Amino acid sequence: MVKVALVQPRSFHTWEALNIGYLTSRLRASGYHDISFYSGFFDSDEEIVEGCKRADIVGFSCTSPQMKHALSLAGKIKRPDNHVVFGGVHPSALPEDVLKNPCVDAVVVGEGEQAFLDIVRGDLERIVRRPLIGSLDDIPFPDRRTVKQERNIREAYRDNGKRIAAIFSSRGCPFACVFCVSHAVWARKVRFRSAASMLDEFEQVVRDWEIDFMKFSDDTFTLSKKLVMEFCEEKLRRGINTEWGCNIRVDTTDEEMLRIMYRAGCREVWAGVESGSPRILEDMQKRITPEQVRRTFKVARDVGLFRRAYILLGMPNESLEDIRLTEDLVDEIDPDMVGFTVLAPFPGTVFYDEKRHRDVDWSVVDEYQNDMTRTVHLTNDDLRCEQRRLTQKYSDRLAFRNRELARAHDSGNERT
Ligand code: B12
Repeated sequence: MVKVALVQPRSFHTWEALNIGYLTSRLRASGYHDISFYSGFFDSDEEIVEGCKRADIVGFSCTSPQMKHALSLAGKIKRPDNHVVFGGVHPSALPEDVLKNPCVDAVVVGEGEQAFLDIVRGDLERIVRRPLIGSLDDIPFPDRRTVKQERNIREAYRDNGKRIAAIFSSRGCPFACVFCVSHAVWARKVRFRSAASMLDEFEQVVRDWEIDFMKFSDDTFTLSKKLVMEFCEEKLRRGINTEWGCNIRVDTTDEEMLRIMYRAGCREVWAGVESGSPRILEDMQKRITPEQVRRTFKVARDVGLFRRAYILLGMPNESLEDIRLTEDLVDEIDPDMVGFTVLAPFPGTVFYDEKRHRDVDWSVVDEYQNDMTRTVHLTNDDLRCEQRRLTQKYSDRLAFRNRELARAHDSGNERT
């Protein structure tokens, strides 16, 4: 029997490795059960290397910040008789580059379920791409036991006093915001699950893991009004009371939708506001207006929802005046939580330039801090200064990572 090990390398966050859970549930459904899982957050390098030594196939799931750790582990694990596979956002964006590492045998580009099953069955291609699965309802629910979800729930409970889990209702995004890398995995095609399938998983996760709050982690939950309405009506009909939150876009959400979402237990909405400057929003290809932001934040407050705003500084043409417009907009919409990130030229964004960024150590690049980004009008120091000023101004409602960084700055230790 083939022995498989899967690794979620270290990053600044811990979250349940649902991507790996999707791969392992597909393997189990096809009769492969000798699967182990390691997380760089919870397991030491020694435990991971030791555990992976017995595997015939070792898979690493990587965003850009996770690549360094993954390559260092793979270097210790690679043997002539095992097969080391890299998948996820970063390998999907730069497959040839990742394959240059002698410890990497194969890269999966895009959706992984079928590709990884084929590899486990013996496919030895170097770059493995498979067509997107037709219906998401055909994919087995992610295997939360193998990825040891309980460890993540415990961490979430420590930070928030709630047992929290994540779930996906869709794959892909039809928009083309220049700072986003989602398309590297999913192209621009969106596929949705049915409301019944989402709720079957929702119910199962709440029951099996005693969850108090569910996070829809899709790029945007509110792309299809019809589906959102169906989901909410069916959730009410089934009497599932667990509260939840989701990412929304201010242009695909209206009052009727937000009201039924609230009735169906939605308590938090998280929206990409990005900028208060119409010219910067246009540069971002975000396709929203400050007016839509104002309207949606007002309606969401009237409905009773907790509203989180994501703000992005550092677009190439951004000036202090644009940042003032953003600040005015944040003042006006008065979000309950706000995060101020700085554009990071991650591989897969239009800002990634092979010559300039090939040797960047992505493990220290975060959307909240990086020392590369500057604009035509503002140096990297100016941007950090503005970010710090805004962070101080809204210190009573900061997102988790802004809070962490503000604390590190106060103690003179910014790179924690
Ligand atoms: C949810 C999410 C998070 C959540 C995850 C928590 C949760 N579950 O609630 C949190 C908030 C923790 C998070 C954090 C960050 N995120 Co994030 N996040 C996402 C998001 C929206 C979805 C990721 C996801 O789980 N998708 C669903 C799963 C099923 O898809 P998947 O991971 O791609 O996996 C499939 C394939 O890639 C493949 N696959 C994956 N791994 C493997 C491994 C093997 C061996 C194989 C064969 C296949 C395979 O098969 C899977 C199933 O088909 C994406 C956007 C997107 N749509 O991808 C951004 C995204 C991944 N995040 C991004 C970033 C930048 C970050 C941060 C660095 C932000 C920051 N603070 O600066 C951090 C740190 C992340 C890290 N690990 O380093 C970028 C990554 C860019 C890059 N080049 O790496 C993305 C693409 C968004 C963007 N800006 O473009 N994120």
